[in-house]
Amino acid sequence: MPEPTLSPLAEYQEYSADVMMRRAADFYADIRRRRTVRQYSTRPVAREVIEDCLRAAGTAPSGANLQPWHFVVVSDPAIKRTIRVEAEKEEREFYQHKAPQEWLDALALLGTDEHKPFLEDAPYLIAIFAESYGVRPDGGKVKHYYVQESVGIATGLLIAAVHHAGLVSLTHTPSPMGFLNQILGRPANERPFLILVVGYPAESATVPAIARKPLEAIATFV
Ligand code: IYR
Repeated sequence: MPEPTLSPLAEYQEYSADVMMRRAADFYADIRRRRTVRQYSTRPVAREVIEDCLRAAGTAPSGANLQPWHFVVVSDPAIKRTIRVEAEKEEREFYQHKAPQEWLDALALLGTDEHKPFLEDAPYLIAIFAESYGVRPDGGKVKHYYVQESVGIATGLLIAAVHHAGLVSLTHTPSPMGFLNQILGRPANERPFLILVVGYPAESATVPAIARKPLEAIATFV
């Protein structure tokens, strides 16, 4: 059994009670402005911004610290177009045949349909892959733990980082998404998790008039 190598918690920052209170309130006030946006401007975004957002995502906790995620950042118009064509194929199938009425009813409030122009308009599509298992240089498999949880947390940090930078995003989940492995040349141990669409909102962007549950409905203190 290898021994753990431990180092001091050097970067922890404690705040006074009032500063803590203010920081918590400020963070909430800022993150509550985040909206999922479906209409994008074609205005470019510096690659460095996306790189830092991905570095932030990569700080997420993960099962046994195996960091079972991979992010493919797509800005090439031809690749975006191919992704759009394939995604719209699946989405047409979903909206016209596969989705049960109950699901379509739940989506009605959002106004979504099979047309996904944002997949070409937005400057970046970040295809997020979950590594179901790792692969050693000799080809051996490495077991991964809590893969969905880990990748979900990393994605949450990415969404928050994108918002913090002043951009908007959309979690897009065409189903099934196997075409992403093919288009992006990703190996069999990686499963598409979702596509995060990132950019500036279109000037005419609108969002559904929906509300978030109040604290009392989402939390219980005992
Ligand atoms: N993947 C489809 C359908 C869809 C499903 C859910 I659940 C949503 O919250 C939103 C959309 C689409 O992207 O349109």
